[in-house]
Amino acid sequence: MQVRGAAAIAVTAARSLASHLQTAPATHGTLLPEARRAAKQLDAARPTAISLHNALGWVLCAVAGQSSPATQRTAAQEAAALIGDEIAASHKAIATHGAAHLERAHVVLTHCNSATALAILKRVHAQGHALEVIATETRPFRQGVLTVQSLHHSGVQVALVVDSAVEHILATRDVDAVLVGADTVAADGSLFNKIGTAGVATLAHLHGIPVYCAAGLHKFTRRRPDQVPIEERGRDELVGASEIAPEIRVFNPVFDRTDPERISAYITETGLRSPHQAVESNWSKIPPEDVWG
Ligand code: RUB
Repeated sequence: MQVRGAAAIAVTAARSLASHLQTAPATHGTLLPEARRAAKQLDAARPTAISLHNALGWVLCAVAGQSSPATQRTAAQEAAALIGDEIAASHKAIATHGAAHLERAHVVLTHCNSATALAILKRVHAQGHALEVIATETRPFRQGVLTVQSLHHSGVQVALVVDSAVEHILATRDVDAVLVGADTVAADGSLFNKIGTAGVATLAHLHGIPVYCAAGLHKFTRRRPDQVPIEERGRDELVGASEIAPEIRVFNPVFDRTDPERISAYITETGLRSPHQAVESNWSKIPPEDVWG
């Protein structure tokens, strides 16, 4: 949890893998198995984020495409650098498309802390449009605090609310749109994002408020929604050790699935896409699964 947000996690993991391979002992033919082993270990750290899996997959493809340890190391470093550049470029393109679409929105509600969604909101503000952002606290890890600080720093008018205030806020304030990020977009267009996203999207739907998801192409997968694992974290994020009896169970799922019907559009670097179109147009960006061995 030192690195938060699927895009940053993907870039950090790709660089970590490439860096590990620079010093991992290898003879001819042994670096690819070591790369696969290390990639699986990194992949398991945040299992819901497919961008992590895809970024590691691209580094593995680069290693698999070479035969000597020296060229494999160089290829891994180049692939990791390219992934960082591509994700940075994707944020810029998504900000352009998203800001063009949301420029008439006065009040936007966001959930969690998505660098991709923030890029849009900051661009709307930078283009001189009056914008207020309402951010949920996002229990239990409180990523909403990062969101309001970051937006405030960029001069955007922001307000923080507890997660349980979302229905009240949607009912009493003129919220024009909900904008969130993505950890994974499954083959049917389902969105996997921070726990609570599905509830926010469902409430927005009931209020007739559009829900947009800012998602780079590296967030898409051929996996069906039932093949996307939901990360479960420890009880210590919710309660102190002596706060409740130890035999009381604590569930701490940190992501959930939002039905594609609830998503008005995905904002990608190639423009706005319906959940169905988004998936079809982005599969070419997904590394082949057999590279994992
Ligand atoms: C972060 C989260 C973000 C997405 C998208 O969860 O759910 O909404 O990862 O972020 P966590 P980005 O803090 O547990 O990683 O747009 O930055 O990729």
